[in-house]
Amino acid sequence: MTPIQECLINKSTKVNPVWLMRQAGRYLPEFREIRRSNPDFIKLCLNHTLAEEITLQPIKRFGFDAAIIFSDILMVPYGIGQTVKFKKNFGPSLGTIDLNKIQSVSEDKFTENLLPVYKLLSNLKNTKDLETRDLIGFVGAPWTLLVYMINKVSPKNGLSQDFFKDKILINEILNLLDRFIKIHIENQIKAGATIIQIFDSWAGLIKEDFDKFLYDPTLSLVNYVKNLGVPVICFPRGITDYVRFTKIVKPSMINIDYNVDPEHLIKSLDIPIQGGLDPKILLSNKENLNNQIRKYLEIFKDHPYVFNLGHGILPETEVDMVYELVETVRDYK
Ligand code: 1CP
Repeated sequence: MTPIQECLINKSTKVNPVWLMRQAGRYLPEFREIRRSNPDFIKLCLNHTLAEEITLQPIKRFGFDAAIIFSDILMVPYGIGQTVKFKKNFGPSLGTIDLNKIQSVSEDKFTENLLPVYKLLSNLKNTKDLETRDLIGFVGAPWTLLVYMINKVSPKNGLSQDFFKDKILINEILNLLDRFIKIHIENQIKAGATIIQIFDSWAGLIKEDFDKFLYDPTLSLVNYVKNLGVPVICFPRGITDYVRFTKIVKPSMINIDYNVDPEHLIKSLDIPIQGGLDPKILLSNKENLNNQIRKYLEIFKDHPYVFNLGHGILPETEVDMVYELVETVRDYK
C-alpha cells in the first residue's frame, strides 16, 4: 500500500505523505526548458512523451509520494470542442460557445480527442518510479469549468456582468459537464489513475444557489468515482464552510485552502485532510517555512493527514525551498 493509501484507507496517522498541487510546472527549470520549445500548451498536454517526462520531473527531484499527471482542467472544454488557448503572461482564453456543436459531440469523439492523456496514464502506470507511489488523475469541478467556459478568461478579476444571464445555457452546460467529466474520470481510472482529485478552484465565487453550483454537481462526481472503487479528493477553494461541504459531499479526503482554520476543522471532521500551507510561505525564508510546516504537522499529529499546499505552488518558488519543505516533512517526528 502507498503512503497516501495508508492514510486514506487505513486512516493511519503514522505516515506523513507529501506532494504539492501544481508540482509539475513553471517553478521547475527543467519544465521551463521544455516549455520554451513548445509554445502551444494544449499540444504539449497532448504530447504523451513530453507529458510523461514533465509528470516525473518533480518525482525524480523531490521523491514526492504521488505523481499528478501533467494535463489541465481545461482539457474537458477542449475535448467537447470549445477552443482553448493559453496566451503568454495572460492565461487561458476560450472561444465562443456553439451550443449545438458541443452538444453533438459523441462520447467516442471526446475520448478520441483526449486519447494522449489516457496513453500518458497507462505509460506512467508501468514506470519504476511509480511502483510505490500514487498516480493522481484529476478533473475541474463543473462550477469551475462553467466559469471558464462562459467567462472565457480567468475570473481573477471577477465574473463578467452577464455571466448568469442565459439560464438555459448554464443548465445545458452543467448537464454536459456532468456527462463528460464522468467519462474523463472513468477513462483516467481505466488507464491507471489510483486517485482522482476534483479541483474547484473558483468555488469561492459562488454566492448563492450552492446546491445547484456546488453541492449537487460535486456529489454526483464523488459518488461516481467512489463507485469505481477509487478514492476521491475534493478541493473547493475559497468556500466558507468546509465542514458543511464535507458532510454533504463526503469525499474520501478534503484538501483545505490556507484560509481554513485546521484546528476547528479536526474537531468537526473525521475524514483524512490534505493541504493548507499558504504557497506564499515558500517565497519567504527557510526558518519561517519550517515553523509553518511544523505548525500543520503538529495540529494533525493524531489525524490522517497528507502534507500539501493551500493552493498551487507559485511559479516564482525557488527549488531549494521545495527541497527544504520535503526534508522538513520527512524528518518530522
Ligand atoms: O503538477 C501539476 O499539477 C501539473 C498539472 C496541472 C494541474 C493539476 C496543470 C498544468 N494545471 C492543473 C490544474 C488547473 N489548471 C487548475 C486547478 C488548480 C489550481 O487552481 O491551480 C486551474 C484553475 C487551471 C487553469 C489554468 N491552466 C491556469 C490558471 C489560470 C487562472 O485562471 O488564473 C493556468 C495558468 C493554466 C496553465 C497551466 N496548467 C498547467 C501548467 C503547468 C500551466 C502553466 C503553463 C505555462 O504557462 O507554462
